[in-house]
Parts: sequence; structure tokens; C-alpha cells
Amino acid sequence: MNDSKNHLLIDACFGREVERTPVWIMRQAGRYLPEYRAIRADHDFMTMCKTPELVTEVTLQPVDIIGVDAAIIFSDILVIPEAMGMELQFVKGKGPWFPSPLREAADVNNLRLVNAEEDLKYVMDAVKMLRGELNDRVPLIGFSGAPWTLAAYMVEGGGSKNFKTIKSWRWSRPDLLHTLLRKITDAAVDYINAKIDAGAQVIQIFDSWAGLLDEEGYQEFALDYASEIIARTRRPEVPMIYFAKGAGIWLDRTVECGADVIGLDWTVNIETARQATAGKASLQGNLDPTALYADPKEIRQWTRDMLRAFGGRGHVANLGHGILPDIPVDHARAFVDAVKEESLKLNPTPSI
Ligand code: 1CP
Repeated sequence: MNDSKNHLLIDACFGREVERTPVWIMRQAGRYLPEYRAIRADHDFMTMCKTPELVTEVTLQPVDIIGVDAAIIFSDILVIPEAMGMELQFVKGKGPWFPSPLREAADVNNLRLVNAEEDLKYVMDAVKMLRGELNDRVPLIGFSGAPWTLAAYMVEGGGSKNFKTIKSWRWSRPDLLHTLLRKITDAAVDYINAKIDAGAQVIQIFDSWAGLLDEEGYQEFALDYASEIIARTRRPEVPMIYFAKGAGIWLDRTVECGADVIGLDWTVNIETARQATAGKASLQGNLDPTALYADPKEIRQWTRDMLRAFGGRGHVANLGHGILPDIPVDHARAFVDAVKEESLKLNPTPSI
């Protein structure tokens, strides 16, 4: 239970002193691992998400294979819209897809209230199974999509080039957008609380499309709802991470959301981020995911520079967004090893 490794991430999230910087990678369970592809070849994506044994197996893969300091439950942010009644398909080569995206007020009104313990029981079963299998080797991160980002997928139907439908709702149908965001927020709160009750030890909220917005829109349609989720799911020993991609220029606002950790994408200057957040939260990130295409010697160099810029305490090492599917496994491991070894030099164990 008190394995120090297990506490490394949690301590860093809370800004406590740690002997080295913890590291995990967004999308660490995924296609860059041959072991993942082997399982995926035999199962479709949602079947995997709904089978706790398979979730457990692929969630543990990066812990065993590249040595990250946390497991993040294998699932997807889009399980919430599905639980709200939207049909979700995964189209090969195209990604997730809602064949009937939200178009009218009636579509929003017809969305179901979510009871996560029942409707998303398969996630809770996987969390429980994982905690047993992990046996406190590393902590388990649970996650949710943020309301704005989920709304973007629900209204567009999938990934989009310019997200013009959801962006037009922000300007011409703000009341309808608020009605939708309110429903998603209530679902996400229930979902996160159920995940914590099932055993998730850290929570990350993904706001992958925050950067689509203007500053006022970011506050009103993204940040205020994320802040509400954090307030309504907060537990004393469960750190909350808020990752709003593309929102680095509004860090002075973001840091007020109540999260223990603010996730940074690679566009954010680390020194500027430290000044804007002024020690009010720990920081996570932020090496450019494409840096991992370079050779391991260079990966180490850039990782060392990044660690120095963050300065040790209050830092969770990660990439600035998810790992790309064609990154060599050795390069992912080089990043993890570099964090572990180089941060030790940064934070020498205090001699007693
Ligand atoms: O083909 C495959 O094998 C499926 C690819 C895949 C994977 C591995 C998808 C489809 N989702 C996932 C898993 C996933 N998704 C995790 C697993 C845990 C881990 O990190 O190891 C997580 C945390 C997510 C979260 C997620 N899904 C986000 C937020 C993070 C981010 O990347 O910004 C988003 C935006 C999604 C939607 C989604 N799901 C899958 C894809 C390809 C996408 C992006 C679609 C798009 O915008 O075009």
C-alpha cells in the first residue's frame, strides 16, 4: 500500500517533495505497442472497452513494457455520449463517429440522464479489476472528457476540420449549447464520482478542443463547466488534472479552475507557464509528441531541458498530447527512462 512508487505521481500532483519526477504518457495504451495491436486485431474497439479483462490487459501493457509511473484506464471519452443515448461507431481509418449528431433542440432534450454505476458499469468493473491486478504497483488514473470537448464530438458527429457547427452554436445558439453542456456536466460528475468510488486514484479531464474557442468563450463554455466538475468530484486524496489543449495563452484563467495539476501542450513556454500559474497548481507535460521520432540520444537531451525548465517539484512529466501510433516503442521507453534518470540528478535524494 505504501509503496513509494505508488505515491510518486500523487505527491507530485499535490506539489509535495518527490525523489524524482513521475512520468506517464497520454494515450500510452495504444497502437504504437505491437502487443496492443495484437489484441486489437481480434476485437473491435468498443468490445475492448466493454470487456474488463481486455481493458485490464491493455492498460497494464505500458506499465510493463515502457515502465511508466501510472496506469490510465483504457477506454474513451466518448463512452459518456453513448451512455446518454447516442449511437457510437468506430469506422476503420476514420475514428469514432456518431451517425446521428445533435442538430436540433429536440436532440439535446432527448439525451438521457446517466447513471454511471449502471450505464457505465463495464468501466467500473474494469477499474476494480485493475486495482486488484496493479496491487498498488502504480496508481490508476481515471479520466473523462470535458463538457466542451464532448459537445464538439456530439454536435459535429466526429473529428472535424474546422468544427464550424459547434463553433456556430457558441455564437448563435448559446442557450442550446448551455443546455447541452449542463447535461454533459451532470453526466461527467456522476461518472467521475463512480470511477473514484470504484478505485480510480487520480482523475484527468481532457479538454482536447478548448483551443477552438476565443478567450471569453473558453471561460464561459469550457472552463466554467470543467471547474464545476472539479468542485463536485473533489476528494481529499484524489488529485485532479485538467488538460485544456490549445488554451496555453489563458493559463491565468485556467489555474483558477481548482485542479491540482494543469496539463500543458507543447506550445506553452514552461517559464511563462510557471509565472502565470504562480505555484497555485502543479504542471504536467509537455514535450512535443513528434520529438519522439528523433533518436533516443536527442530525446534524452530534450527531456533533460524540459525537466530543468520545470524545475522538479510540482511537475508531472508527459508529452504535450497523445503519443502517435507510429512512434517506435524504444523511443517511448527512452523518454520514460530519461525522465527517471535525469530528474534524479535534478532532485537528489536528500541525505538523512
Ligand atoms: O483504432 C484503435 O485502436 C482505437 C484508437 C483509440 C484508442 C487507443 C481511440 C479512438 N481511443 C483510444 C483510447 C483512449 N482515448 C484513451 C486510452 C487510455 C490511454 O491514454 O492510454 C484515452 C485517454 C482516450 C481519450 C480520448 N479519446 C480523447 C482525449 C485525448 C486526446 O487525444 O485529445 C479524444 C479526443 C478521444 C476521441 C478519439 N477516440 C479515438 C480516436 C481516434 C479519437 C480522436 C478522434 C478525432 O478527433 O478525430
